[in-house]
Amino acid sequence: MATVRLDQKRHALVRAVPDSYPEALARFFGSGPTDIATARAQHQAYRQALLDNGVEVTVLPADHAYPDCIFVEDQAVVIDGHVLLPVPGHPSRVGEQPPVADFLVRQLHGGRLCRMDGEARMDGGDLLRLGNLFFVGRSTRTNDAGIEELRLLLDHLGYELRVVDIPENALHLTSISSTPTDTDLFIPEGYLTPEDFGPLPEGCTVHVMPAEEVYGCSTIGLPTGRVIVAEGYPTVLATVEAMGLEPLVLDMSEIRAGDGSLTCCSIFYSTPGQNESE
Ligand code: CIR
Repeated sequence: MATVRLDQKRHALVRAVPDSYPEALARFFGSGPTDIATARAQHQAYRQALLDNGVEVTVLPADHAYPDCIFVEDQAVVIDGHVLLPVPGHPSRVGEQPPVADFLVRQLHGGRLCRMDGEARMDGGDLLRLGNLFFVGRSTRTNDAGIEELRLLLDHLGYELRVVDIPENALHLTSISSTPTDTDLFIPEGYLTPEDFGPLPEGCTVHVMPAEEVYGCSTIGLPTGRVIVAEGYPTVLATVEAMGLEPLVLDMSEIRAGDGSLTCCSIFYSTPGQNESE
């Protein structure tokens, strides 16, 4: 059975769906959300799935001035108790950050706080972790200056960072790939190739999914060993089962309509003493 990452996922910060959610940016998976009640019900089911599987969830109130504010993953990066606050890659999303930042700063407990500035741009959704190896998407939201600032933090922590170019028909690295465990990488055919990630550590497996299941490639491995997958992606589902893991299927249709994948709705973090796998 594959190893599931147990660290880093003790807590999740999520943010409620704003009244303005139908105005969310949507250029890739969806043409914009239309049913806010369904979006809220799906978000509630998502939160419950985390809670039911060993994750403590904090819900920040929505800011109705920011239609995309539920996609907290983009606003901050937390690595082993250190926080990096990027300059979000889309100008309309910059104002979402302060409450997310304030909350995370209160969880720091001695970790570093790094803030990007100047020309650097990055969305947290471009960062993917496979065990001790990190990948960053170079995308319409994340530029080279942002990547170099991220590299400074990872160098300090002793981690390797590799850059993956995101194709024009995709938003972020985590929109189209995920690591449901510390040794498994899901990617969609026609968008990314195993070679894009370079040689992986021994024991790691790249699972290439059909192009039409690109949205399903975003999954979340939970502390209980279950894996959240979006409804409607049979190859992804069968792959999780074949890995010996139990899938937890969520309907994400109205989150997808706003170009949000499973991981975008959370920032996962641990507090001191909780970083080690158990
Ligand atoms: C946006 O375009 O910024 C939002 N509508 C979707 C953000 C999705 N976030 C993510 O993939 N990490």
